[in-house]
Amino acid sequence: MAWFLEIFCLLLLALAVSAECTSPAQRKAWHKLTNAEKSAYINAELCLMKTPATLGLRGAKTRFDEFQSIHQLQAYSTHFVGSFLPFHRLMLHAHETALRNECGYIGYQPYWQEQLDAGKFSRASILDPVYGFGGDGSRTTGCITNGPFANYTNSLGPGYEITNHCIDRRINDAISAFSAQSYIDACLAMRDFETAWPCIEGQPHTGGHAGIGAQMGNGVSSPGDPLFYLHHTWLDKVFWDWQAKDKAARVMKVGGTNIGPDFAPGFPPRPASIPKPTGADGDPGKVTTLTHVLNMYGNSPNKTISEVLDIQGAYLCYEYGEP
Ligand SMILES: *[C@@H]1O[C@H](CO)[C@@H](O)[C@H](O)[C@H]1NC(C)=O
Ligand SMILES: *[C@@H]1O[C@H](CO)[C@@H](O)[C@H](O)[C@H]1NC(C)=O
Ligand SMILES: [Cu+2]
Repeated sequence: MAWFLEIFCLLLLALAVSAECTSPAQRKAWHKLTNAEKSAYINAELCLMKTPATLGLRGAKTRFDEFQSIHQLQAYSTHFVGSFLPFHRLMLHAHETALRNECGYIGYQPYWQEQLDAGKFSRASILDPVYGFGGDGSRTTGCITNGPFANYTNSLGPGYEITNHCIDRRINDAISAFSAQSYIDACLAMRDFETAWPCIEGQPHTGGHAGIGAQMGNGVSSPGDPLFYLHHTWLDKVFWDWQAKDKAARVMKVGGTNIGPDFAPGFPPRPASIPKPTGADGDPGKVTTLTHVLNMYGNSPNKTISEVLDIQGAYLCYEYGEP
């Protein structure tokens, strides 16, 4: 009788688990995509850039801008805090969902395996002018001069400003060395969320942002460069790799302060006209908890941190292909 009950319970458990995430979406490394897959992603991003804004967010003219808004409005409450990785995870998912639902994209969000290009971003194949994001900015104007995004007018940024400008870059190969495997290995070796998160937000996060520079190097307006999504998806994979090393113990772990700094290097100061986000929404105190609310400003439903920690759970359902 006991064995029968046991098998019955196991069956129920298997059903419950499989009902949640049976066929996870495949997020692949950019360099592993076929040229057709690369073009499909780029064309979907171009489509978001042509689709008028619908949410009434400050200064945003297109759907692409509205994702940049989420980041601009909350820069000081989503960096240097425990929600840094969960917040960017949900933002990536919201962007991926918009590409699929609003722009007919049938793939998933790819990531940039930056280790392969660490120390030599200027030669990275992801900057290809045809099957990539175009190259460095001009030394005179700063604007990218080739590639599919060369003529896009950013309406938001730099920083909190609302100005029309080109997508600009200023590649720094020396700083791009922060994306090296050795730094990733150091983060994967951390034992707690409270040490792994700042490690990932440290060198690897800086490598991709400051290595590309200009708009990407701006802590507030960086999603104005479409490379932002490929960079942060890579960091999301690093976070997941860390979680999956001991999934049972780590998948529901979060912590650290929820109070961002008043000022940080690389982050232009917030003007008084933009209200300071509390950063503690849903938390009972000054520590980031599972009930912390991630605000997507209408680009997707808000979610709590507990809902996005498992990428194969009830809300998110994806996995990372190896590079
Ligand atoms: C950008 O504009 C220039 C000048 O009008 C044009 O030659 C080029 O093809 C455009 N590039 C794209 C990707 O639309
Ligand atoms: C999302 O969260 C913010 C902050 O708590 C809240 O002001 C907003 O109303 C929420 N939006 C939705 C659609 O629930
Ligand atoms: Cu960010």
